[in-house]
This record gives sequence, C-alpha cells and structure tokens, in this order.
Amino acid sequence: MQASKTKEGESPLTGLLDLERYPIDKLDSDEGQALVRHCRKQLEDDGCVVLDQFVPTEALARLEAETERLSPDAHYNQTETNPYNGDPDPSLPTNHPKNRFADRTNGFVAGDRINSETIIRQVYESSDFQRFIAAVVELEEIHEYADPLAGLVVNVLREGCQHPWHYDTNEFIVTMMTRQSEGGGRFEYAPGIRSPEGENFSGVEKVLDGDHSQVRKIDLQPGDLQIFFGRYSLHRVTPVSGARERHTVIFAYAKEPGFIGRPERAKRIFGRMAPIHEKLLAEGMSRSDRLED
Ligand SMILES: O=C(O)CCC(=O)C(=O)O
Ligand SMILES: [Fe+2]
Repeated sequence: MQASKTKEGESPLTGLLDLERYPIDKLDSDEGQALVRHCRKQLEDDGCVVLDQFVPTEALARLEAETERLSPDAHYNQTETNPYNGDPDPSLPTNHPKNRFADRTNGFVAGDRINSETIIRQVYESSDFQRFIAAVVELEEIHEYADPLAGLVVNVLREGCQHPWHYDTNEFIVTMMTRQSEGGGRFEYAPGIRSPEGENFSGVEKVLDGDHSQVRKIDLQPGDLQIFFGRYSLHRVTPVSGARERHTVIFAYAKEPGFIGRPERAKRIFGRMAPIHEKLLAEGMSRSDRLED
C-alpha cells in the first residue's frame, strides 16, 4: 500500500482513501464536480462538511496505528481561554462571553515526527488532496506550510482534555479523526452564531450557559474527514473521559507558499522550535540589536 509503488495512471492515494466514493483524483469528472458542489453547499449552509469513511475500512487499522504510535510524543500545554482567544474586559459583567474563561489542555505532535511513509503525510502532501480542498474552500490554490512543525499535526486529547467553546482565527480547518475516546471528545458547534455584521454576545452567552437549542453535535468516527469554517461558528470538543485518547490529524494549509508560524507559538504548542524558528528569532534579535545601536 505504499504510495511509490502504485501502477502508472493510478493515484498514489489508491487504497488509502475511498476514491470510488470521493473521486478527488478526478475533480474534473461529473462525479468530481458533484462532490465539490456537495461540499460547498454544506459549507455554505452550516459551515461544516464531514466526508464519512474518507479512509476506507481496509486502511483504518493502519491509520489508527499511526497516531497511536505518535501520540506519546505529544507535548501538552495548558491555557485558560475565552471564546475569542483574547483578554478579559473588566468593564463588562463577569458573565459576558469575553469574561468566560475555560481550561484548554491539549497535546500536539509536531509534523517533523510524522514521516513520509504515513498515510497522513501522504494525504497532506498529495496534490490531488490539495486541489480538492482548494476547490471546496473556493481558493485558487493552497500551500503546505514551510513550517516543519505546524503544517501537519496530531492533536491528542487524553482524559480531561478539551477544546472549550471558541472561534478559530483560521479561515478553515481540515481535520481527520483517527481515534475516538470512550466518553466525551464530541464536536459541537453553533453554525453562524456570529457574522461579520455582529458578535451576538447574548446568543453566545446562552450557549455558554448550556442552552444548546442552536447547537449541532457531530458523531465523528475514525477515518472521517471534516472541513470546517470556525470563524463564525462557535464550537468545542467536550472533555474526554476514559482511558482511550481522542486523536485527530490537523492538515494546515496557507493561501501563500512559505508560511512559517511564530517561534513563540511553536514553543508554546510543541514545547520547542525548529531550526527555522531559531533562525528567525536570531535574525529578529540581531535586527533589533542593530536598531538599538
Ligand atoms: O478536534 C476537533 O474536532 C476540533 C478542534 C478545534 O476546534 C481546533 O483545533 O480549533
Ligand atoms: Fe477550533
């Protein structure tokens, strides 16, 4: 099932993804176009599309084993965050969403630990996959990160970990579940609860207070691919319970080539920097040294 050993004309993703059901290698065909239309419609309607069993049953055991093997390498970081990933506002009441902070403890395995034999890296680097995602999110093209840590990442939630209610700063996020936890670890979201026209703080406060009338719950399964617009849809992953960890793969792409995350962020998320971050930091420092002269 190695990508380099496929027959001529056959996609390197054959056997790793269900290309019959999801013909991302034939985007220009009628079936390919129909798939893109379906995904765009879902995203337009509620900011989320799930392609279930994107990785077919035959490849699932291998997929699960990949993140299981990598998970001990996760670096855990703990923060308290509000839905806006921002500062509190003391001029507002304590129950205002800006003043509602919750624990976010999460583990991340950095991309430089994920070798090129893995299904997940072959998917991340696949030009068919990138073209498909670009078409769905209606971008001309998307690019892998030049950041060796943050482009392809495994998110590990062990018991007690969660993503509390929040918005994303990225336009879109592409994830694949490879293992679900016994309890909790459920993805929930309030589609389009805010918009460029308004924050709807009262609606957000209701959700934080436990009113889930506007909240959808998705029962993600290993092998499912999710594309999500998290900028306007408040969302969370409920606290994991039980011994089995929840694993998801994050496929991060940028609009422009050459994207590298900030060194401080690498340090916080992965507990370390890559040589390129050290270099950037050193260059930044020497520049400011020069400015001080
Ligand atoms: O793992 C998930 O299902 C979503 C995680 C999430 O919301 C995030 O990383 O911002
Ligand atoms: Fe998120």
